[in-house]
Amino acid sequence: MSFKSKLMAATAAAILVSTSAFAADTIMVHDPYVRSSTAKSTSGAAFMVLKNTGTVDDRLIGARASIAKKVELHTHMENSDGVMHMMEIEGGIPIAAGDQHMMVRGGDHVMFMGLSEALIQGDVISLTLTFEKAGDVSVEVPVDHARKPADQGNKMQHGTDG
Ligand SMILES: [Cu+2]
Repeated sequence: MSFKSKLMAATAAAILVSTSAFAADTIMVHDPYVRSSTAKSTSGAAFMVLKNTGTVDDRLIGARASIAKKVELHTHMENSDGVMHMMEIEGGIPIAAGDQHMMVRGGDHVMFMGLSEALIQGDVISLTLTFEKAGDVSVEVPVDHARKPADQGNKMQHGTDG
């Protein structure tokens, strides 16, 4: 990344923080990206690191985006046959004060169901995360189908539609 684009990214981040008032003061979203499993996929998933930099425990309780009919918080669970499948997370995702939560492929993710438009490589989508204490936090999420999970020990790929 060039110095100029770094500067632009920093400026964009500063604007994001200043316009979302108190919300972004405690919750930091790092390295978000979204991908669909195939070009014709009607669903997609977003991954990121959520950091609670505040002094109060918080909880991610929901998400919404204009590009999808439905946005859910999902995780992967192994069923009794040893097959991984996705399911909605009941009761949200707790993030203790000073702690962080990784949303990674094969683990927890933000699920977009019923996409109204294709997720095109290089596009940026707007996602709103709702926290119990911090309220709404807006995140600009780049579409990146090429991104590899940082954790190479995780061989799980995100499933197809659903
Ligand atoms: Cu999912």
